[in-house]
Amino acid sequence: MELEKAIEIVRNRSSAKRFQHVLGVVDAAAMLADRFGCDREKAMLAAALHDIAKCETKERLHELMITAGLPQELLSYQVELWHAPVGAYITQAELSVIDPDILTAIRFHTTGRANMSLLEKVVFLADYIELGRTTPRVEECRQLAEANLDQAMIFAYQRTIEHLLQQQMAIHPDTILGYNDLVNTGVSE
Ligand code: DGI
Ligand code: FE
Ligand code: FE
Repeated sequence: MELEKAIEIVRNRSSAKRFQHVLGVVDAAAMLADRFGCDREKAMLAAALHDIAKCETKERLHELMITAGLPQELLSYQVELWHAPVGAYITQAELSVIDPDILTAIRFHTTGRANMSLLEKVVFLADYIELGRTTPRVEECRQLAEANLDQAMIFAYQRTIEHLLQQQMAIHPDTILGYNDLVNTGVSE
C-alpha cells in the first residue's frame, strides 16, 4: 500500500488532532529508521497506520475485539490498549496489508513486548517522541534517541510505567515483558 493512500485513509478516520499526531509519528519514524538502519518505507507506513483505530468508539472497539477474535484478556484492561490490535486487524481486513512486520508494529505499538523487532521499536518510540508530544521529560527521551534506540525505549517505558502506577492503572504484562527484555539485554546467565 502506498504511503499517501494510507495517510489519506487515516485522515478520513481521525480527528484533526489525531491526524497531526500521526503525521508527527510518520516523520519521527522516518528519522529513527534512517538513524538505526530500519526499512524507511515500512516504518513510515506502519507509523501512518498505527492509530487507525484510535478514533473508533469504545463500543465499536469492543465489538471488533470480539468479532475479530483478538486477545480477550485485553478487555479487562483500559480501552487505550484496544486500538492497537484492532488497528492491526483493520489494516489487514480493510486495507489488505499482509506484511506481518507492519501488522505487528501496529499491534504492539502501545505496550511493546519482549523481543521486539527493529520496526516495532521504531514505531513504539516514534509514537512517544513525535514533535507534537508534550509529555513531561519527552525532550530527554528525544536526546537519548539521538544515539541509542534501546536506552530511549527504556526511558519511555520508565515514564509510562511510572504514570500507570501513579494513576493506579493496571500494567499489561507485555509492558513489563518489553521493559524487562530491554534492561536484561546484555546480562548473561
Ligand atoms: O494512541 P496514542 O495516544 O498515540 O499512544 P499509545 O498507543 O501509546 O497509548 C497511550 C496510552 O496507553 C496511555 O494512556 C497509557 C496507556 N498504556 C500504555 N501501556 C499501558 C497502558 N495502559 C494500561 N492500562 N496498561 C499498560 O500497560
Ligand atoms: Fe496508539
Ligand atoms: Fe499514537
